[in-house]
Amino acid sequence: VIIQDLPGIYSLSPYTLEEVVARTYLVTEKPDAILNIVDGTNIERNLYLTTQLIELGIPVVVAINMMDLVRKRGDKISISKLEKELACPVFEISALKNEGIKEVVAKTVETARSGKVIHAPATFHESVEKAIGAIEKELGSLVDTGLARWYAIKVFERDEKVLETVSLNESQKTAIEKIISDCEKEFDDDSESIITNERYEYISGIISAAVRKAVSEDNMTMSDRIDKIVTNRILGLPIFFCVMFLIYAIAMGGWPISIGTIATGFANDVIFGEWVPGL
Ligand SMILES: Nc1nc2c(ncn2[C@@H]2O[C@H](COP(=O)(O)OP(=O)(O)OP(=O)(O)O)[C@@H](O)[C@H]2O)c(=O)[nH]1
Ligand SMILES: [Mg+2]
Repeated sequence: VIIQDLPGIYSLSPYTLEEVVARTYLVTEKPDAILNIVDGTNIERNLYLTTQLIELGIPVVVAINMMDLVRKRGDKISISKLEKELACPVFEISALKNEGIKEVVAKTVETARSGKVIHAPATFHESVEKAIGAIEKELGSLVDTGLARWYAIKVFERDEKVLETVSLNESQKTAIEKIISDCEKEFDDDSESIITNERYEYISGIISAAVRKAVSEDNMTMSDRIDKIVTNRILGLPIFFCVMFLIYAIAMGGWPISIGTIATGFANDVIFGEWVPGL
């Protein structure tokens, strides 16, 4: 078994050297399996990369690391729900405490040896999936079958570095450009942002299904605390009516706190009665 450690990255975009090195390795060497080590204390940000790795069509095993810290914080991560949502094996580990390592390594080796090809699930909005499917068709045998979805998404994003490696003829280029610009018109956004947004939407669905963050009172800002009280399910409406009454009582006459009558009286008698006419 050959193990290759890749740089720590958050995405497979072409913008940093680490990302380019990692993704070039993955698409040219096509490893038998990817072990994606995720920081469990920052799971939302890390799943962005996970979704891209799954698109490569290479079997992915996910290890949620830092579980010691996750437990300490009281956050709850449902492994079975993550497995269901991501359609790949997920393990809890703590590299620091040497927990769960054996299991995840065994599963990764088994996965690598099985030689399976994964068909990445469709996870985006229907129109985006249609565009990606159409680009996959245009790319045809120009790209490796397993990597077809990844290439199609990158071409949709107009990723220059990927486009350099695919030898499209002029008519294919025109056809693909039309597919992209039609979708951009529909979403009123550029293609790269469309994919980013779709990805975040997909991830937030996964997070809300599988992760329960413990709300720590220490981390709450003053405005969070006020929100917690005034938007309380039971106290919310009574508080709202009290505040409305206070505003009414201050503005109108007849209550000890009223300044309404006094202020109008002052304006009429003093400002406009004595000062202004005298000017
Ligand atoms: N509490 C805790 N800390 C951990 C755990 N795993 C790793 N760390 C700490 O996280 C830090 C980074 O660990 P590395 O192994 O360098 O992480 P890496 O992903 O290889 O980092 P890059 O390759 O630079 O992206 C170290 O200080 C580790 O001690 C864990 O399970 N629990
Ligand atoms: Mg490292």
